[in-house]
Amino acid sequence: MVRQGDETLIAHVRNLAGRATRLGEADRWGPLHEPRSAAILGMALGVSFSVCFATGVMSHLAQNEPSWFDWPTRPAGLYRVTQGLHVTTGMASVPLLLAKLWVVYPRFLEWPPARSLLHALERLALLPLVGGGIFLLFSGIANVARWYPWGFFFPRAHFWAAWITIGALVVHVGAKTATTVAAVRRRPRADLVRATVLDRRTFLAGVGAAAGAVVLATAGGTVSALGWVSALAQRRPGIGPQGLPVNKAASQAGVIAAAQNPGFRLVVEGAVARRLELSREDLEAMPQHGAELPIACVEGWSASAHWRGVRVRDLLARAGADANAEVVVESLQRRGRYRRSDLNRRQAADTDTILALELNSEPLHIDHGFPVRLIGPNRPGVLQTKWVSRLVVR
Ligand SMILES: Nc1nc2c(c(=O)[nH]1)N[C@H]1C(S)=C(S)[C@@H](COP(=O)(O)O)O[C@H]1N2
Ligand SMILES: [Mo]
Repeated sequence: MVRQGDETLIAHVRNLAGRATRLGEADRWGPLHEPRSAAILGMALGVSFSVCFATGVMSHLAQNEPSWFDWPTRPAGLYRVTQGLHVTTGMASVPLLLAKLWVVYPRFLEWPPARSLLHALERLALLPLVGGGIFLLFSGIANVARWYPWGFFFPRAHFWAAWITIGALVVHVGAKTATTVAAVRRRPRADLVRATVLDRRTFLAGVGAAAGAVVLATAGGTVSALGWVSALAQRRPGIGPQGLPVNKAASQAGVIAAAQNPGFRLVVEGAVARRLELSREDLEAMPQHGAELPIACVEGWSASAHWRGVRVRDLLARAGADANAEVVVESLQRRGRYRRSDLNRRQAADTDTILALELNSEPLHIDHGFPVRLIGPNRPGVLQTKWVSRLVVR
């Protein structure tokens, strides 16, 4: 004999069973592992990775100019923007990638692993995509934190991994566009219980909030107004000697004695009519030029400052060098990769490429490159050589 309460219960169980067979993927893995979450996170990652990749290629071009390309000097603050975007989008990709991996991980465990040859190839492309993505984010963050737990040269490894990853991303986007569009277009199914939709929305909102928090915590390295919430910013505009952060201090570069030596001379030689040897007083006696220019570090922080000193083009003219010359700039610093930099023709001739003697209306602080340092428009920070001792004209 079936009583009234039992009938309701049986109907309820039947209803649930029917719903389970209809729900398919969403039900098999739970609401947070279904295609809609994967699609939304995938699109967000597609945007952040693409911006990160494009700005990263620009950074590489600025630092490693091919022979056929002269990195432009204008707009003067371009590199400040692109490198800020590079680091910020990279940081925002961390929560997005972690969430995406968590949403799709049940698929990695599916058996059989491939349904066809094409499907096998698409899945194989996930290895360089996931591996490359994790490597890029990890090595980028470690570099910003100046932590080098590896033997390779960071920029080269980061650069080549980026090409491999972006190649795999193109394959992945090609294979997934149809699924993504379908998953986003499909209206939330009536048979999905309301709580399920809310679960997913809460989850995605949480991931979005995490990405937003990371952006705010990083952007203060560039935007001074965000400094107070920017716990992840390694350097902040306005903080440091003469109101400017320092990357490598004079003591770390081992240049204190050489920089303070009264016998210091800046040498201009190479393809010149007259070799020059100038003391700081000689440089101060030359026509001075001022410019407002940022230091924009590859690590993502940047800060604008007022610089004053001698134009490189005036020095070239005084030495009788060709106005279209390229110039190698060398530092008093003996060792280290950033003890020299190159000025291409445009940079050497630019009216704002300066050998600075003053920073924010004071004689240059030794940590900012006293007695004289290079500063030019739209140059990566690593190329703004401090403690300059020699210009070699080519
Ligand atoms: N000689 C020398 N110049 C250098 C460096 C260096 O290590 N050695 N670091 C560069 C880097 S990475 C940056 S971001 C800027 C920072 O300049 P600042 O310390 O005056 O802010 O200096 C650049 N000039
Ligand atoms: Mo830097």
